[in-house]
Amino acid sequence: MRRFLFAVFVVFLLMPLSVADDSDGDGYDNPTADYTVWDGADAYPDNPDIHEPVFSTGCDPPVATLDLLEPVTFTCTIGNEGPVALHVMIDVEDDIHLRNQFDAAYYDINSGEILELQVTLSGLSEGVAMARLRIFARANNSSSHSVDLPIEVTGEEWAGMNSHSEGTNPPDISFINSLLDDLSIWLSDKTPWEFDRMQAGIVVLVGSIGLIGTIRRIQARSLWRRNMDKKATDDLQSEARFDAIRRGGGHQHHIEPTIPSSPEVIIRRDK
Ligand SMILES: [Ca+2]
Ligand SMILES: [Ca+2]
Repeated sequence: MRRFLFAVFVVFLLMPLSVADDSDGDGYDNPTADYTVWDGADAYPDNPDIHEPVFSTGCDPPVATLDLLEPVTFTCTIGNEGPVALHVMIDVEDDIHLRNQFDAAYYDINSGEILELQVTLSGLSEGVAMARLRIFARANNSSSHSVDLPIEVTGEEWAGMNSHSEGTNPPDISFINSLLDDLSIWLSDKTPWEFDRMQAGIVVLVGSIGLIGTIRRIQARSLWRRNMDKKATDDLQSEARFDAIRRGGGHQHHIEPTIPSSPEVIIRRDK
């Protein structure tokens, strides 16, 4: 009795694994945790007429016209119309006239759920192009569903290219404008003339040039003075050297007869 119960228990445990269920008898097994629609299971386990997953899709805008390098972003929705949760891979097939900025990725879409994606493409060369949003619901199989994205690329340079360039915002110079405004008010107060921001700017510019000129003149003058000082010092030093030589000669002349500096001299004097 105990052995019989154990056998029943084992059969009960193995049943979902060992017995592949095909509820509707269409030749496609029901999906399980180990064998999903991605692996090849029936996406409609209770409908003998259908086994492939079905999606409802749409992209906005439906068509686009782009200049060269102009981007367009499609908002695409992908709905799972079937009764079973799906695991899908979605990519965008581009065209020689287009640059694709959509990265392929895997998504899980529950039954009745609608996935929303942003697909950005830009014009690369003139021509009529066709990009395709592709949904792969089966491993090792061609796409289950695709959405056409017709795009015409003109030969024109996109006018927004400069204004939309990424990450190169011009430096903020509004503080210079406010400084110039303050200066123009100050100048208008302190002088008999009326100054606006541009005139204040010109005053600053002319003033800067004058200041630079003055600094250069001061630098040149101090350099000249330094050189003159150096020359004077050099002259004094060489004068002193000459003096020393002249004095030195006199001393030797005076000292020599009284204080003998070498044995030779002593010998000579002894003779
Ligand atoms: Ca089936
Ligand atoms: Ca079926």
